[in-house]
Amino acid sequence: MQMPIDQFAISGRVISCCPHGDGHINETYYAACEAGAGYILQKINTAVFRDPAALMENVAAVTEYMARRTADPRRCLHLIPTRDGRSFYTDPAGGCWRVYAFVPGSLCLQSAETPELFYESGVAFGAFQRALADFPAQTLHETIPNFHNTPDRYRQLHLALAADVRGRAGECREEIDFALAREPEASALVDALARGELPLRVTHNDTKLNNVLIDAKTRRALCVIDLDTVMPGLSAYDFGDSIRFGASTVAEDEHELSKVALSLPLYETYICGFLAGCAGQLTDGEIRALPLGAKLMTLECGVRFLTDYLNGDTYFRIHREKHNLDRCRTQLRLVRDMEGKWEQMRAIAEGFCRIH
Ligand code: ADP
Ligand code: GN1
Ligand code: MG
Repeated sequence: MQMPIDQFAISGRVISCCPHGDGHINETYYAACEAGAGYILQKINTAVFRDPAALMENVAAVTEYMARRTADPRRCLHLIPTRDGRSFYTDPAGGCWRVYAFVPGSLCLQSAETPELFYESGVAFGAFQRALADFPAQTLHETIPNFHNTPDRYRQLHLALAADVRGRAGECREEIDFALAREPEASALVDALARGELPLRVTHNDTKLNNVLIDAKTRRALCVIDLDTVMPGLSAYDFGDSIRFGASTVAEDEHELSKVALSLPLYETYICGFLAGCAGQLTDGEIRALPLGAKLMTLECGVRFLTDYLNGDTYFRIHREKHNLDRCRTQLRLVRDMEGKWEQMRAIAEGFCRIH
C-alpha cells in the first residue's frame, strides 16, 4: 500500500514508514525523516469512527486547547496538517489519514513495568481530565454514541446472540452466562449519572496504559494520546478502564486464566496517581464510584470482546484465532476476582474521601 505521508506538511524526506504500536482500532505507522524528525501516520478506522471529519474536529480542538495551555511541546499531541491545510487527508479510495508529530524521547508501555510507571499514568489521565475541566464540552461531537453506556453494550450482545452469525455461541456458553448474570448491575453508573449523583466531565474514555507516553529518560509521564474518544463521560470510566488494563496481573489476551487477578497494590497506586492528577477536582461521590468504574469497565470490555467474537471479529483487530474470546475470558475472570476483593476495593477508595 502507498503511504500518503507526503500529503502532509512534514519536514525532510521520508526515509522509512513502518507499522507501529499495538492499538486495536486504527492502523498506525512510524515515519522517519532525514534530519531526525519522526511522525505518526494513522489510517483512521472509519468502520468504527463513522464521521472522520467530526472526529478530527474534536482532535484538532482538544490538541489546540491543550497546546495553548502548556509551554512544553512534549506535553501534548500536535497534529501535522496536510499540505493544503486540512487536519486529515482522504485518499482516492476514501481512506482517511492523519499525522501527529512523534513525541521525541518517549516510550509507550504495554504493561505496568513498575508501580511508579503505573502511578505516572494515573497522574497523566487525571491531569488530562483536569486540563479539560473548562473545555466547552457542548462543542465536542460524540464520536461513538453510547461508548461507555454499559446497558447499551448488553443490548448489542443480545443482538449478536440472537443472530449468532458464525455459530459461535455454543462454545462460549460459560462466558455468556457469566455476562448475563451481571446484566442487572450494568446500569449502576449511567443510573447514578441520570440521578445527578455523579457529574458529567470531559473524559478520555480509552485510558489504557499504552495511551500514555512516558519520558524515556526520567520515566515520568509526558502526555496522553489516542484522543479519538474524548467525549463527555464519568471520571469512573477513565479510572476503571485504566484499572482493567493496567492493574491486572496479566496481559489483556493471556491464555492462562488462573493467572488473571486484580493487583490491589496497583489499584491503590493508581488511585493515588489519578487523584494527584485530578488535583482535588473529584467529589467524594466520584471517589466512592471508582471501584464500580473498575468493575463495570472490565465487565463492559468483556461483553464487547464477546460480542465481537460472536459477530465474527469485525471491530477489534485480532492477531490469532479466538483472540477476542481470549480477551473476553481475561476480562470476565478479572471481574470475578474483583468481586472477591470488593470490600477491599471499596475500603481503599473510601480512604481517599475527605468525609468518611
Ligand atoms: P489506536 O487507536 O489504534 O490505539 P493510538 O493513537 O493509540 O491508536 O496509536 C497507536 C500507538 O502508536 C500508541 O500506542 C503509541 O505506541 C504510538 N503513538 C501514537 N501517537 C504517538 C505520538 N504522537 N508519539 C509517539 N508515539 C505515538
Ligand atoms: C480499543 O484503540 P485502542 O486499542 O486504544 C478500544 C477501547 C477498548 C480497548 C481494549 C475506540 O482501544 O475501547 O477498551 O481497545 N477503542 C475503541 O483493549 O473502541
Ligand atoms: Mg491506543
